[in-house]
Amino acid sequence: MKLLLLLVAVAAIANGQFDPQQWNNRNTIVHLFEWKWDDIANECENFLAPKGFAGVQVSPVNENVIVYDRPWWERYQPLSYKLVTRSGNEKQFADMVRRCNNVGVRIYVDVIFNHMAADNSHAVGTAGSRAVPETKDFPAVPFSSWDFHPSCDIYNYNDPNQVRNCELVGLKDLDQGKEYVREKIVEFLDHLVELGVAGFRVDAAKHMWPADLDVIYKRIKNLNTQHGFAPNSRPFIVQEVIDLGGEGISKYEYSDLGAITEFRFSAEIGKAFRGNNDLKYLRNWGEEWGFLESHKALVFVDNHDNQRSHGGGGNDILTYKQDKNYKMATAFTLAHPFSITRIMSSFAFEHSDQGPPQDSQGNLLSPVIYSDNSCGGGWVCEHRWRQIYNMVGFKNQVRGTGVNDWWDNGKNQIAFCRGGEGFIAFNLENYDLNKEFQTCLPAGTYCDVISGDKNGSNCSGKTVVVGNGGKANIYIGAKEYDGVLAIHKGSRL
Ligand code: QV4
Ligand code: CA
Repeated sequence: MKLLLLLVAVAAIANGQFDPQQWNNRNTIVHLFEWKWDDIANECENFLAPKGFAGVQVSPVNENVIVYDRPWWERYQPLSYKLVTRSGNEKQFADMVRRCNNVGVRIYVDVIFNHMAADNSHAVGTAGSRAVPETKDFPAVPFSSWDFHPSCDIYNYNDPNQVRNCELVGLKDLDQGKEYVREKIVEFLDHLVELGVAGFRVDAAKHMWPADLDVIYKRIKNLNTQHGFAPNSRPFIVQEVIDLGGEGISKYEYSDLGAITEFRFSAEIGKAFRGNNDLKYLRNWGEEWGFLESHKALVFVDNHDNQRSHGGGGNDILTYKQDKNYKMATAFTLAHPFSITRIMSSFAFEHSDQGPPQDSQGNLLSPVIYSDNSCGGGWVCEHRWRQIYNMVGFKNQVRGTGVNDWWDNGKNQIAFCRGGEGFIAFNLENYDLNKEFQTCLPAGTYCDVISGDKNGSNCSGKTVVVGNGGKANIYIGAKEYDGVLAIHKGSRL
C-alpha cells in the first residue's frame, strides 16, 4: 500500500507540469494581452471570476528595452529579471496575483529566457533609463558575453543547431547549457512562484534544447501553498513550439516536458470556420487531426502573433476582425472537450507593429468598460463578448462529458450534445437551419446563451423549448447575427 501511494505521488509530481492548477469547476484561460496589472486585478474580481474564467495569461513581466514608437513586441526583448514594465511594477504585480488567486483566477506568466534584447538601433532607452545595450552586457542580471552563444543568424529552420544556438531575429541568445545561466533563469521563475503564479508560457521554447529545459523546469519550486495551491503542486508549463509540420524541430521533442501551444488547431479551426473545409469533418476533432494529446495541447483560435501574421500560421487564421466566423470558431473550441483552451483578448490594430492603447508618453491606457459588458478605448476584449463568455460558462457546465449525438448535413451545418448537460448547433451555410434535434436535455425551456443572457427566469435572446424525450426545434437563419445556438442545463429558465 505504501509503495502504491509512493508511486501515485511520484506520478503526480512527474505529470504536474501538465496540470493548469485551476479550480475544479473552471477551465478556460484568457490572454489579457498588454493589460496593466491593476486592471487585470479588477477584471478578475469584477468579471472573470463571476463568469467562470479559470486563469489569465499575462504579458511579459520583466524589464524590457524601449523601442521607438512603442510597439507591443518591445516586451519580448528583456533587459533584466526585475519586475517592472509598462503593465506595472513588482508591488502591483504581486497585488494582482493575490487578488486574482483570492477569487479563483490563476495567473500564468509569459516568460522569455531564450534570449535578451537585440542590438537595436531603434531602441530609445530603457525602463530604468540606462544605456541601450550595444553588447552582450546586461548588468542588472548580470549577464555578460560569457553567458551567450556566439552571434549567428537563423536562416535554416531545418537545422536544429542553428534554430537553438543562433539568434532569433537578432535577439542575444542565452546559453541554457551553462550552469550560471540556468541559476539566473530559475531564480527568476522561483521569484514568480513565490508571488503566487500558477505557471508559465515559455516563449520561444523551440529555440532552446529540450535537455536544458528539462533541467530548468525540474528545478523550479513547488507552487506557493499560501496562494491556495495544494502542497507539492508543480507549476503548469506551456511551451511555445510552433510546429505546423515540415520543419526540423517537432513538438514531440518537447511534449514530455510540458504542454505545447498547438498551432495546428488554430490553423485548422480557422480554415473550417472560414468555410474552407466542411464543418462535417470536425466529427473526429482532436488527436486524429495531428494534434497533441488532449492534456498536452493548449489551444486557441488565434494568438498575439498569428493574429497579426507574426510567426506564421497562414491566411486561415481567424481574428476579431472576422467577428461572426470568429465567434463560431470560438464556440466550437469551447463546446468541444478537446484540450486546454485559451481565449485571446486583443487591442484593435491596423498594422502589425502597432502598440497597445497608450498616451503620448507611452503609458498604457486602461480599457473603458461599458454597462453592456463590452469594452472600448482601443481594446477589443473578445472575452467580454457575450457569445464568448457564455461559452466559457457552457464549457464549465458540461465538464467531464464527451461528445454524443453528432449530426451534420453532409456539409456546413453541425450539432452535438455534451452528455446530458449541453447542446450546440452551427450553421455556416447560406441557407437556414430549421430542424428537430435530440438535445439530450431534460424537458423545459432554455435560454440560447449565444443570442442572449439568462437573467433569473428571463432570457434576452432566443428561447428553445425542449419536449419530453429531449427533442426540440432549432432554428439558425443564414442571415442571423450569429451562426451558432447553445443551450445547457445552467441556461434552463
Ligand atoms: C530586425 C531584423 C532582423 C535582424 C535584427 C537585428 O528583422 O533580421 O537580425 O533586426 O537587430 C522585433 C522586430 C524585428 C527585429 C527584432 C530585433 O519585429 O524586425 O529584427 O525585433 O530588433 C516578437 C515579435 C518580433 C519581434 C520580437 C522582439 O514577433 O517581430 O522582433 O518580439 O521584439 C518564430 C519563433 C517563435 C516566435 C515567432 C514570432 O519560433 O518563437 O517567430 N514567437 C515568440 C513570441 C513573439 C516574439 C518572440 C518569440 C521573441 O510569441 O511575440 O517575437 O521573443 O516562429
Ligand atoms: Ca536559443
